[in-house]
Amino acid sequence: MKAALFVALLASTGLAQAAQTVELKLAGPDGPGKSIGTISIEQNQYGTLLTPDLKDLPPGVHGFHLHQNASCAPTAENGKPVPAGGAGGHWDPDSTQAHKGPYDDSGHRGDLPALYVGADGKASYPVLAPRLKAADFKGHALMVHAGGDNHSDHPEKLGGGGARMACGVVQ
Ligand SMILES: [Cu+2]
Ligand SMILES: [Zn+2]
Repeated sequence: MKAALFVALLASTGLAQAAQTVELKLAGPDGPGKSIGTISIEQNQYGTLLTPDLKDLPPGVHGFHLHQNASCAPTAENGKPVPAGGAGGHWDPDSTQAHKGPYDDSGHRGDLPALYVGADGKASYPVLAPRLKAADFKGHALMVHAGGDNHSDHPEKLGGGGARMACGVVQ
């Protein structure tokens, strides 16, 4: 009886929750392609830590966001396929319609710190999303972009990350 109560207490405080792992696949015109690894989502006292274990990406800094929809399916725009277009825009429950990065409450809640990919094409450096809880990620999609992210809509919209390169639905 005491053990059951203890487990219930742990569950209610969230301490018993293990990190959730999301698989990312390359975003292609015909739909998700090959798997490039995983990102783990783990809440701590500072926010939510996102730890990538990814490979086969171009070296450098890549824009990284939580997008609205639980989909990585392609869409069509002017008759051309948009890889992972089904994920929709950056998660924006407050309808700010502003891309301001992870440290500004007046923009998209789905704006995350950029991911760093090393010369070997691998990403392993963890980033912290200070405004998000682990549960916020459910029912949305994690997205890695081809370019970087300046946490602004200028000079380019949505940080200038451009094409959607890899995507994973958070179940
Ligand atoms: Cu994005
Ligand atoms: Zn944004």
